[in-house]
Amino acid sequence: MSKAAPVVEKPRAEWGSDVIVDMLKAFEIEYIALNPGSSFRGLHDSLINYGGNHMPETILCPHEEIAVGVAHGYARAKGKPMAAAVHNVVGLQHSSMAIYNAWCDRLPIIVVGGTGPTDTAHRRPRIDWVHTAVVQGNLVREFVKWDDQPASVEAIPESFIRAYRLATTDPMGPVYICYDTDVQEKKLTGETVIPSLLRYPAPLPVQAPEEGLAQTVRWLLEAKRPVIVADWVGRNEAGFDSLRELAELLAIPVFDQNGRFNFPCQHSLNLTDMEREALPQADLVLALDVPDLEGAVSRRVQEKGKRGIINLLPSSAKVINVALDDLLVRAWSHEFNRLRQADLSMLADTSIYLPELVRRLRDEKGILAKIAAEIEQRRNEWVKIHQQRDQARDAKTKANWDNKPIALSRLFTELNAVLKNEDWVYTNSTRYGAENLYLDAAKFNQMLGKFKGGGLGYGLPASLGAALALKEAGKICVDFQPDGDFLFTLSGLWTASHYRIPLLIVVFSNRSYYNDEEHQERMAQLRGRPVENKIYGIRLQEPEVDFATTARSFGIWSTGPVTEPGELSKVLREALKVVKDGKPALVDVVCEMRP
Ligand SMILES: Cc1ncc(C[n+]2csc(CCOP(=O)(O)OP(=O)(O)O)c2C)c(N)n1
Ligand SMILES: [Mg+2]
Repeated sequence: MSKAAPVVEKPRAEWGSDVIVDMLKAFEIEYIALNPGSSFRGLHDSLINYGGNHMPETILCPHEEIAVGVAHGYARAKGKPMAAAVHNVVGLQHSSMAIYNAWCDRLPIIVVGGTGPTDTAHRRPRIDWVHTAVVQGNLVREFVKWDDQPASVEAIPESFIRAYRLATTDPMGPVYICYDTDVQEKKLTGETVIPSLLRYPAPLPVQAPEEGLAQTVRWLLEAKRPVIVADWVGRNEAGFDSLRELAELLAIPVFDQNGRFNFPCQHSLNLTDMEREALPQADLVLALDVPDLEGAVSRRVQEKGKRGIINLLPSSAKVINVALDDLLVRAWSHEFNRLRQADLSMLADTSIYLPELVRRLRDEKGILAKIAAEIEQRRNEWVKIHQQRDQARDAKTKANWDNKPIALSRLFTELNAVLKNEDWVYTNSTRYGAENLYLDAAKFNQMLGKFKGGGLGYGLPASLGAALALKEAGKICVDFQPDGDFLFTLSGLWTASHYRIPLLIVVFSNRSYYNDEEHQERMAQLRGRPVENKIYGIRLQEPEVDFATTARSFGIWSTGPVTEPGELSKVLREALKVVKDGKPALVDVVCEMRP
């Protein structure tokens, strides 16, 4: 059904919106997720009857938040943008949460929409007035990299090329282009010239200055206990690979902040979660693409009503900060986090900075030979801390193996076993990132990471987008789906089913917006009020949602609620078989409240 519209051979653009389709095709945009609306009826017609519903193919979504969320997940998995079309002011408002999530994740999305007619003489009564804004882009301007409203058909190509380039240049971000219905529906009299894209290449990445590279080499070789904190390095394969090389070469432990997948989960130098043990030893921190260094090197004290931050780093530890984030700062939202202290700070793209750093370090043969024993000694010491992490994990898993509700440690262990011989990608995670302890992920982009925007409703749409992006590659995509987040955008199941998007959805049903129970507990403790009241307005009980039945109503294979831990392996394998047949499948697991 999705490819139904027949195309006449390379038709000539006849209407304004045909030129938008020309641009989408020129940039090889594979998909455009949308919920339909009259403000882009011209574009919609062009997508189907001029573009042949191919490159881009329309993906119908029951909510604009889902449409943009799909594009978010696609960009994450594929490293390039797809488009989302949102209806004038109403669709734009619905999509704004998802646009903000993409902004905080520095991911490119081409959001297009309609407006107007801006010329009031052309308007239909009521609805064209109610649904037109001046300037429409203002609604999202604070969290897109750029927005534009080309005023003529002739202005469309340049506007689109600029939007695409800005969206995909690091630090990346969503862009919004608004097309007046008059522009879309204009009958063309001549040909609109689309310039050769070869004349508008992507800019080469930003390398660190000589001084910065030389200083990093010196400090790394002098340091006794260097550590690495990484957040968005894994957005590029070259960054991912050289981070591993660097860590191994000098025996430097890595603390993964999971903005992208930066370091193999089970690597013996992965000390994520062992910050309390390791960071107090550090004398040098190499912070790579880390927007929130404070969060990475400190722990919040919230037990028993206390509040505060404990800094785990010795005050004498030097900090090298390498990032591009200062290039994309807006005043409206403080998602830039606390101002970082650094002894050496540089604007550089880690995907070229790290390979060059490793090359230079390898060249220091004399010094490396001199400190070889020292490096080996610290490697052994770090590995011991890693082993403590594994032992604690295994002990916990064993102790909770038969628990009911099912322990997440068991669920992750079973999931890892089921995926063992598959080429899989984990598209969404718990807020805690606890799965990284259990899953044997080692490949570039195998865990698509936490989402920084924190707006619920992300998991399913983003997973659908990732699964769409990876469909041809034959990867098994797994959406580990917390129940509360799921309910926001549940209707995305229709999209999953209709487009046969192969995705294994494992619902983490703790039947609560549990994060907030912990907040209410804290409030009660601080205020001396009854802790047992923490569940009101938070628990998803009476009724408990039957996600498996819900999924079946959308025509999706499903099972659950699974309450017996012993059944997990069997049902996960059954679901996997369905996904391997190219369809979505859902397993609803009744779990403990949190890992
Ligand atoms: C749009 C939006 N609304 C509310 C919140 C506040 N919030 C943060 S976490 C959370 C609970 C999430 O519940 P669930 O997805 O089931 O995960 P759990 O905490 O149970 O692991 C809520 C309500 C939010 N982050 N985003
Ligand atoms: Mg929950």
